[in-house]
Amino acid sequence: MKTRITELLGCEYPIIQGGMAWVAEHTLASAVSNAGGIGLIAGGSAPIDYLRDQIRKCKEKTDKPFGVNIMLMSPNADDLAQLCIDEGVRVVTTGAGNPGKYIPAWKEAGIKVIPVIPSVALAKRMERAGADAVVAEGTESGGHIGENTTMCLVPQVVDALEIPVIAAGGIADGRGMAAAFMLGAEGVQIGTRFLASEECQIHPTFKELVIKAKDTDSVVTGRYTGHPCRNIKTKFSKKLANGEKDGSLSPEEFEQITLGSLRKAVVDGNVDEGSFLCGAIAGMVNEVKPCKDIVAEIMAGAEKLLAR
Ligand code: TUI
Repeated sequence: MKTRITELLGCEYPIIQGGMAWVAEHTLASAVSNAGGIGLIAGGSAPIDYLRDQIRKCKEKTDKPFGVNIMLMSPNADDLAQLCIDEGVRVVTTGAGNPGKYIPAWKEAGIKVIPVIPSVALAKRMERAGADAVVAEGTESGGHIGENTTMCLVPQVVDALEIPVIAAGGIADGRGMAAAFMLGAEGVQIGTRFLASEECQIHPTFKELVIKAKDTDSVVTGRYTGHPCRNIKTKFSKKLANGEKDGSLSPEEFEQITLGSLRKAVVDGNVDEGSFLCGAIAGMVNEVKPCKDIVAEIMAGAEKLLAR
């Protein structure tokens, strides 16, 4: 399947793996790239040495293009942005902010720049700033989210921009990919489906939570802090949601008890204190498979539907 996204990124399939903080490391990223998509390594809030090491290890595992996600709320964002240039990274996606100040230097270095955006206004700003494409991310996504849904956001972003649009949020199989293409997207970004991949290095408890999740098992917490995040329902995320609702947790207390909670989920599988960030489509993810099979199945399903 050829689209402006496969042309731009030099990959076989227009499937980009989500840049999930703490989750997306070189084993997962290289597996997705070797499967014909674009794997991403997440910078998250990591130190520069960690990301450099991950990029170099990824290059050892694949000669296919892969990318790096820069989480713009990271205190290290400036250093990580420069590191992408120094290490010859080919594709950068960004999240949780406006990457405008980095775009000229990235473009100068020949990097393909793809900001993740939750609104038409930000999408337009990114196009004007020189972005090569955008990921229009609906509120069905895991992690830090905007308000609008994939179904409503994607066609509006497609209408507003000339550059190609990648759809994200609630896509985990060929039906979701075909639907996104019907809305005008030329690629999809997929996170949650890859949580349940063999190559994904998260704690087994995290994978089990994804596999066991039902349609109603995701919850958004932290709206009142300005950083709403979608998680799998656990005792901890329900405690946060209730504390936010009944006022028993102040925003400051919320920030305090969620500090370090991504690591506790991903590395330790700690269900009492960890935030298991995950998309609303988790209910449909029922089996751990190799990335190669996941990508092949999504592509086969989408191509069959789109050929009708
Ligand atoms: O970034 C994400 N998803 C994420 S980042 C993350 S790590 C984190 N940890 C704690 C607090 C916040 C984040 C976990 N999941 N997705 C892309 C995304 N970007 N969603 C929403 C946005 C966004 C929000 C505001 C992009 C730009 C933006 O702009 C504000 C501005 O400066 O104009």
